[in-house]
Amino acid sequence: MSNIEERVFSGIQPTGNLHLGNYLGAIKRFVSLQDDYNCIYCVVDLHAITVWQEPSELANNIREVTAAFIASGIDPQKHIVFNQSQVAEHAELAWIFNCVARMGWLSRMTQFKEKAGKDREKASVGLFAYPALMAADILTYRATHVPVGEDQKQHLELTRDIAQKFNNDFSDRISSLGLGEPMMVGDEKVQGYFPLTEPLIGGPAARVMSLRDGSKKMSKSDPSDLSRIVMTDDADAISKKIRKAKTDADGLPSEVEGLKNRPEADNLVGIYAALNDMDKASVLKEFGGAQFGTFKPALADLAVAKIDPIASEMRRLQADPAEIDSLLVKGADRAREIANRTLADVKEIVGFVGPRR
Ligand code: AQP
Repeated sequence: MSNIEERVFSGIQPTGNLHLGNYLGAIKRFVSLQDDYNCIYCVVDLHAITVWQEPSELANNIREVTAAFIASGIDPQKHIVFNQSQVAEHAELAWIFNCVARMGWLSRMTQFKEKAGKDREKASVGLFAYPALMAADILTYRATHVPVGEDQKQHLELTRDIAQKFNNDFSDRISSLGLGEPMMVGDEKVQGYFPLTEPLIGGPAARVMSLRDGSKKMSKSDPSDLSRIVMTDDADAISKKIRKAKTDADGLPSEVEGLKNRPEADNLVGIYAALNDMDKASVLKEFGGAQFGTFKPALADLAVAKIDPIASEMRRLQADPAEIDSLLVKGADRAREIANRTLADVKEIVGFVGPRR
């Protein structure tokens, strides 16, 4: 009998500058999964502090991401929305996973290398251990599916590695306690407690690129404001950023293959497709042969039509911080109920002594 329910978990860091890549690569997909899964969406504030966050800004950023979830269409009554630091089980399970994950695994994470930069000695220990916390976020709820942008693929693979090692290391114990379910690991059947979570990555906006440089992903920390459209940009700012977006001199091709080696054109077509729920081929059917002078205003109009209503709803929600805080407390209470059960099982599996569920 399977006791692992299908469940979606994902998170966004409250690090400011929430941008179109976060929306198209993550939040918009969170919204679309609500009809098919039980979903848990988390503002991952423990992750945010792996690099310095100004405390007063952090609180506002937590509320901003929450407002973005709700304004985009996530239903916090039907699904669970909360901030990570209110559910201590994430940090507890992360510690256990720190003891399961190997130094070599974490040393290979490209995000750590990029974020730590040249001076790795000065990076926080938290930044290094970040992927083990991410595995804990997901596996505290034994989530089976995680919608993320392509940049998170490697971290998701690590989550599966951690789950697999835990299942293997403790297989006999999981079995004798009657927990988990049979799973194949390679050719071997083991009794596994944690699912091997599937990433949900894909679509035309799995990797939205910078508007100033088609070889770099759109990112919160890019020093150039023109590189990204942020969720709170007004119509003028959105139009200006798209008008100034870097492009080449050619018109748009009529086939997707024609976007090869044209990263900026590919990016703008991908953004149009994702905003309008179509694929790139359909965009090119409409705009193939057009110059950017025609395509950019159409893209700007579309982006404004899609983003502006979300931005005004975010502003309305953020005007009442107490209401957002109370929503997060309620969400955390619901999340904790699930998290508690997992941690009780995990502690028993590991051999700790304490109350059982
Ligand atoms: N450019 C992107 N295209 C598609 N998806 C993206 N995501 C981030 N950038 C893009 C997805 O957004 C979700 C939220 O991730 P996060 O809050 O952990 O932020 P991040 O990945 O740290 O965001 P940035 O902008 O990339 O921040 P910095 O500049 O700090 O590196 C994730 O699902 C992510 O895949």
